[in-house]
Amino acid sequence: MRHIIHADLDAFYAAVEQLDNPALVGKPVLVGGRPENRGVVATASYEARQFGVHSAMPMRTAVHRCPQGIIVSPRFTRYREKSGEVMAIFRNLTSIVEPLSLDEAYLDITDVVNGGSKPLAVALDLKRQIFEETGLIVSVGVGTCKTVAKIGSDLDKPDGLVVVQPGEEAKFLAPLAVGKLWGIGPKTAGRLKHEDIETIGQLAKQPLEWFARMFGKRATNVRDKAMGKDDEALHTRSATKSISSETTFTADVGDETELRDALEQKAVGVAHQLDRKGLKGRTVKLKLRLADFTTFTRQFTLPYHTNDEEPIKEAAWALLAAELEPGRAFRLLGVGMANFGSDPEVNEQEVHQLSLFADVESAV
Ligand code: DCP
Ligand code: MG
Repeated sequence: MRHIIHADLDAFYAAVEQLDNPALVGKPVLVGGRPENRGVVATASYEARQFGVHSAMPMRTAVHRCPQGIIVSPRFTRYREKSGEVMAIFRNLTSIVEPLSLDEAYLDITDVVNGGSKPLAVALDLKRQIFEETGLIVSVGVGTCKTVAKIGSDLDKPDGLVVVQPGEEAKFLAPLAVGKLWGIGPKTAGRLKHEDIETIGQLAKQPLEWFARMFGKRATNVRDKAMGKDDEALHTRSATKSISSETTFTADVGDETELRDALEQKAVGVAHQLDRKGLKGRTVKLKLRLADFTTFTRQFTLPYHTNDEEPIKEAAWALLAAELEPGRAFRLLGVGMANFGSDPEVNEQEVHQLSLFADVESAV
């Protein structure tokens, strides 16, 4: 059984504007183009939504409905930056993340739940962490498939949290309008209404032949979704497989201190790159090139995933120290990290002390 979260930030652009300008907090904020330029509302704060303002509405209409609304021009660079912070927190929880837009993603938390955490606790923790670290509020839906998670995150907005227990999926979806299902737009909803089908529960009750007639090739897919048991996997972007940083020396280096300095610099660079991408790795790689251009790598797998400089430095140094010989000089030195993932239940410090050098591997 899978456990999936769908997370979607509340009034994203407007929330970032309120975060950066406290004078906007609690006020109706309209992010978008000016009404005199035929601007459109990108998003409105929840304070403005009470007046019937929503995304994609002409700003002229929005201002008419909510004259006290404060119009703010969008700052996309800033939204991308905040989005990066949020996505890094998602990736810290699980390596299986499917971003759908700047403010929205699916997270597969099956491993976290199998590790002993309750889905509710994972979701609460995620909401708290995002608020504490980014100042943004995220609505979260949790279920055993994408359909249920996605519908759940939208149901209780803003600051929403909906956890659908395994086995309760069909019951949860049954009273909701068919239009809430992914792939059922207003046109299809109209066709279904014609057949007296308005809720997902009424839809799910239909026999398979009926679905075949109504949806053709999509029949089983729509039926599974209506029953809250779709098995669609998360589409993670062709994920980064490894991160590395290397230097070619201007003159071959054999001096231990000089090599160690260069190695530590590379290790710190790798740790920073990992941190920026929200990744943790287990396998530390050392790449070396000798004066005669022979190139080889050595690798070391840590007992846990990390993006801390210290264990990366330490492991890379252990690998390099084993290669030092009097008279041996190097043209190139590189440090890399691979084997990404996370182990949220482990106390890194403890494991680190126990068995850092328990598992040395090498490869030529
Ligand atoms: N957006 C946009 N134009 C639209 C819809 C959205 O420019 N027609 C932008 C602004 C939103 C962001 O994308 O802040 C995220 O879209 P959402 O649909 O998630 O809307 P919000 O996050 O603003 O509100 P909420 O998710 O709370 O409903
Ligand atoms: Mg949103």
